[in-house]
Amino acid sequence: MYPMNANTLQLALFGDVPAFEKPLHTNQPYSAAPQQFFNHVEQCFDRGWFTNDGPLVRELESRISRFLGVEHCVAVTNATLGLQLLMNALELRGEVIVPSFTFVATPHAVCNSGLHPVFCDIDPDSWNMDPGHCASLINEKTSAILSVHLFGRPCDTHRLQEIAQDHNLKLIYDAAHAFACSHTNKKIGGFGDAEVFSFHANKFFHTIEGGAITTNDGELAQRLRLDRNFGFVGIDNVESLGTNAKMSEVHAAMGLSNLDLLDDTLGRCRDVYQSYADGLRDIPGVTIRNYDAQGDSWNYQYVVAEIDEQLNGIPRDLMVDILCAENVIARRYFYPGCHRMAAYAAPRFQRCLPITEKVADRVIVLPGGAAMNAQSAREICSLIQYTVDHAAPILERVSKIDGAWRVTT
Ligand code: T4K
Repeated sequence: MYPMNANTLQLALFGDVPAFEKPLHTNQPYSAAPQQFFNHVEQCFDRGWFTNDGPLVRELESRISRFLGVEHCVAVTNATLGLQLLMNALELRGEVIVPSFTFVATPHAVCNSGLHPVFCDIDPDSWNMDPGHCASLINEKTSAILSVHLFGRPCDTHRLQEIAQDHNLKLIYDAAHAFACSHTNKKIGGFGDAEVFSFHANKFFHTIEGGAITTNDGELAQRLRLDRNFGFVGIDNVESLGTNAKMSEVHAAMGLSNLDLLDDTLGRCRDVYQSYADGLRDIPGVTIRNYDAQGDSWNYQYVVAEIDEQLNGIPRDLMVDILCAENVIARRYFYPGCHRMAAYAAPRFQRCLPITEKVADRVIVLPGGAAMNAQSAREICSLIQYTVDHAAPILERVSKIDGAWRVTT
């Protein structure tokens, strides 16, 4: 456990040895034994087939469809391109309503599809898109709602579906974090018109880089398949303005190896999460979020803590600096909210989003996921406890200068 000495501040921020020798990253990639991956890759060499809708991509797509209980899965290069491909295939126009409290890829994909993202506030409980605020943003230019199952917590799909139907809008989901999560006893993947997963290396299930669009709409899936390959139908015939968003066979090989590991991945994520939940339970001012609810299940990958202003006077950003100095690479996902990023500073993107701003200023994502271990999670909790217990002497030795915390004595 982390040493508890009230007389000296045993923290790396003040020059002590970091608690961890190597950095503990948030959601560091977890993978099958390399041999399984190499065995799949060897098949590519045997066949001389490395991309363009190859057999490993097809096998991956059909296994994912079965696992998610959805009719079609279209594997793509990454989720950002997947979102763009989808919005293009749905022939959206004008405005798309998106949450601001998400990774920048969500609104970036909207802009890069020639559409205008209209930022929506989040619900204070779920931190997902607030359906009431979403409804208030709809006008004659709106063509779709793009909601995010943030950190794997399912959106209010029922309410969003009602709103989309009432206004004749497309409803799509950014499911980047939600592989293997369920809502109303149904796996994420089949809600709305389509859902888009990220299979980036730091996701619960990954293909190094990659993603997939899932849908029960056969015509849409067919169009997406053409569009991810430049719009080719046959050899010389190009029917749509597609792009190159194909997944390679080598990426699919990693996916097939990792699919065999899903139970193990889930168990490891749950153990790490549980260690944090036990270790943080009695620290006033720190709340660890849990997304298990009746009918819903979760992949436990993102360990999300909400830091109260009352954390014995330790501000969230100082806590992040203290942890990072100890090689605990905690992240402020998704601070400051996309609408407060330089890329979206133009007045046309600006909205009053009080819940987004409040939550973005309080969140810390701790190193979680299957590559972490429960013992390190316990030590991180002790470190947080130590920081809270020693708040007064810590605060005496630091000052906020130009927006950043600095050690001053
Ligand atoms: N929608 C949402 C809601 C998303 O969160 C994302 C992506 C997308 C859409 C778009 O998905 P993709 O187009 O990427 O498929 C990362 C990821 O790059 C990004 O995929 C992810 N969300 C986002 C939440 O996190 P960074 O820059 O914050 O983290 P990164 O890549 O630096 O990785 C975190 C740490 O993990 C690193 O500091 C070091 C460690 N690491 C990383 C890699 C890649 C390793 O130890 N080994 C590795 O191989 O963006």
